[in-house]
This record gives sequence, structure tokens and C-alpha cells, in this order.
Amino acid sequence: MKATIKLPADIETMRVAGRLASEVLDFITPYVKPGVTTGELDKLCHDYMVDVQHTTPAPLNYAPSGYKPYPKSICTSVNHQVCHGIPGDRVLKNGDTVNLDITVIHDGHHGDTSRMFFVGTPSVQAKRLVEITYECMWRGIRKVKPGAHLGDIGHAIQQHAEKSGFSVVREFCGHGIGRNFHDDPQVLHYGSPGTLAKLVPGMLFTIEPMINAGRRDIRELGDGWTIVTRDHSLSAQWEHTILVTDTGYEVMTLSAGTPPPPAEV
Ligand code: EYL
Ligand code: CO
Ligand code: CO
Repeated sequence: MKATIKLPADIETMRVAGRLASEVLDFITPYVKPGVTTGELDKLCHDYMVDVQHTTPAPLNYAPSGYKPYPKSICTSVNHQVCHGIPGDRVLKNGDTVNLDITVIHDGHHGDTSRMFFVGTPSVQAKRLVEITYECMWRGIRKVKPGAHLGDIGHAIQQHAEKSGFSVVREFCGHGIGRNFHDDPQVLHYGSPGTLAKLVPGMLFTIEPMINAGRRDIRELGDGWTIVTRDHSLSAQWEHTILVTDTGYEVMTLSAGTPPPPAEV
């Protein structure tokens, strides 16, 4: 499938959208504590986006074909939930891990980013999974440059995950992004070097690996959205929106609170 090459004016708007999405994560960070509900985190983020940023939460009422409209403004995926967890009455407790996934619309353009959070003190295994998943995302990002292939990104992610004893979720992938939330290309988090589309300056897409501590198999819950690991093993995900530049890549979803790239990658 063909990827759209963005115009310079659109790229600057995407830069702002990306920063705003990341700033929602900065804003919510101090609230991610034992005792808070995922619904409270959603409400806080919704009001920050709408009232402070004057952005639109893209997930709210989002209804890709075959899905019922998503009822909330962010995704909150706890422990063995892989992605698309729906905020609600669930109370976060010490030792939980949670992914908060934010997509804002600013001036018709989307910024999409997610981070992992530890609620209180994590287990040794949770800390390792979250750190390795962050390294996986960054190993993918560092493959991005003109002339590289999408398969190079997927391969780098899969190699690091599997040599660490973890597995890569296959059913969901990164995606082109811009005026549409989800566009071409699909950015698989597994694959072979030199395969799939060649990267060209101006392409914009997310890299958002979902890595499981156990088997890669997933299952959808009855709510029609929440994805969980079939074996109930822990799952982690990080996401950035990336621009292909003339010399490499630019991370579009940066803000004051963005964690630094891992040192050892
Ligand atoms: C579901 C989207 C067409 C994704 C994200 C896939 C299914 C068919 C389009 C958020 C919500 C990815 O990119 C996402 N998070 O970073 N729904 C999503 N779907 C879907
Ligand atoms: Co996202
Ligand atoms: Co995404």
C-alpha cells in the first residue's frame, strides 16, 4: 500500500499535534497512583485535552468498520491487557502496570503516543518487560531513514523481544497517521530485513510494539475492544509517532516529560 508524503505545512502541524499528545501523558503522570480508577484518568485527560489544549480526543466515538464506537477518550490497558483497554471503575493497585494511549486531533491532524506506567512498586518481571519493550520501540525507531525498509523496523523489534524470551503480538501494528488516525502503511513489529515498503522522506507513521512476557496469542473481551493475552501473561507497549527525514528520523511525540532514549540501544 502507498504511504502519503506530507507537505511541510502539514508536517509542522503534525509536530504540534504530536507534542500535545505527549503533554497529555506529562499531565496525567502524577495521578497514576494506587487507588485511582482508570475512569478517573480518562476524565482528567479528556478535560485537559478539551478545556486546556483545545484538542479533540480521537478515540472518543471512534468506530472503525466492524467495531462499535469506542466510548472513552483514552485507552488504559492494565497488566495482561495488551491494548484498547476501556477506562472504567477498575481501581489501580500497587504493582499494576498500565499503558496510557493518547491520540489528540489538533487542527485536523493526529498525534498518537503511549507510555507504560508502574503503579507503586513493580515486580522484577514487570520492570524487565517494560524496559525491554521500550528498547524494542527504540531499536525500531533507529532503523528509520530514507532507503531503509519497513521490514528492517519489524525485524529489529522482533529480534530484541525474542532474544529476551518475550513474544511479539502480530494482530496489531503501527500505522500511517496524519489527517487520518489510521492510514497506510502498516508497520509490523516483526519481519525480515530488506522486505516491504522502502522509506521515503515525508512519511509519517507510528511504531507501537506490543510485547508479551508469555505467548503471543491474544483474545478480545466481550466489550468488543479490550485485547488481552490468552495465557494471561503480562503485556507492555510504548508508542511514538515518527517522521522520515532526509537523513533519518524525527520523533514527533516529544515533550518535557518524554523518557530519554535507552542508553544501551
Ligand atoms: C483498531 C483501527 C481499523 C488502534 C489504535 C488499531 C481497527 C481497524 C482501524 C487505537 C484504537 C490500532 O493506533 C492505535 N493506538 O495507538 N484502535 C486501534 N485499532 C482499528
Ligand atoms: Co496510540
Ligand atoms: Co497508534
